[in-house]
Amino acid sequence: MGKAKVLLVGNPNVGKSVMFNNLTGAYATVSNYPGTTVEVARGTGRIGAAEFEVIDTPGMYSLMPISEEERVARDIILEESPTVVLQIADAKNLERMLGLTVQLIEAGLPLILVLNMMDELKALGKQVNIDLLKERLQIPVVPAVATGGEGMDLLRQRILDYVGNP
Ligand SMILES: Nc1nc2c(ncn2[C@@H]2O[C@H](COP(=O)(O)OP(=O)(O)O)[C@@H](O)[C@H]2O)c(=O)[nH]1
Ligand SMILES: [Mg+2]
Repeated sequence: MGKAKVLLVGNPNVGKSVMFNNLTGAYATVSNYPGTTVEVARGTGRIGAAEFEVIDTPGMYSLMPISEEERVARDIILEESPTVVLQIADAKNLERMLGLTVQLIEAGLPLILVLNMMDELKALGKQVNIDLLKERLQIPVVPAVATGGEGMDLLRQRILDYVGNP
């Protein structure tokens, strides 16, 4: 069995790369996806004794690709047999994010929904009912502020649920 794989997916500009840096310590190998000019970053994450590969995918709105970035992101999701997929979502624009969430769930992928930018949501005086979201989607939902490191402890716990402790 190869190393566990954690895939970061989601719309552009939701904090995937900041989350990638949080999980990998920013040491990344960046290469073009074969036959394209689209860059994909890979690094190693560690939680205690558990070690896993982390892959930062290009921004995507849907599993039915329109742009080359989206096609690469979809191909990576389908080809890499991820141990767990983290959908990074902008908590301020939740409704716009959930279409992709449903597609990823329907594709049978092991999914954790990360509601990022909770600081900006709070600044708008808004809230999200995390428990209701978990119940409706039947997947783990983790609120986070990637830039401040908030939510990382809980996210690491949820990742370990999939990656396992060696
Ligand atoms: N306020 C706030 N900004 C964030 C947060 N996460 C990421 N950002 C900022 O959002 C922008 C996009 O982040 P990036 O990781 O490049 O998004 P990506 O396109 O999904 O990889 C950057 O300016 C980040 O500093 C967060 O939780 N709160
Ligand atoms: Mg990025």
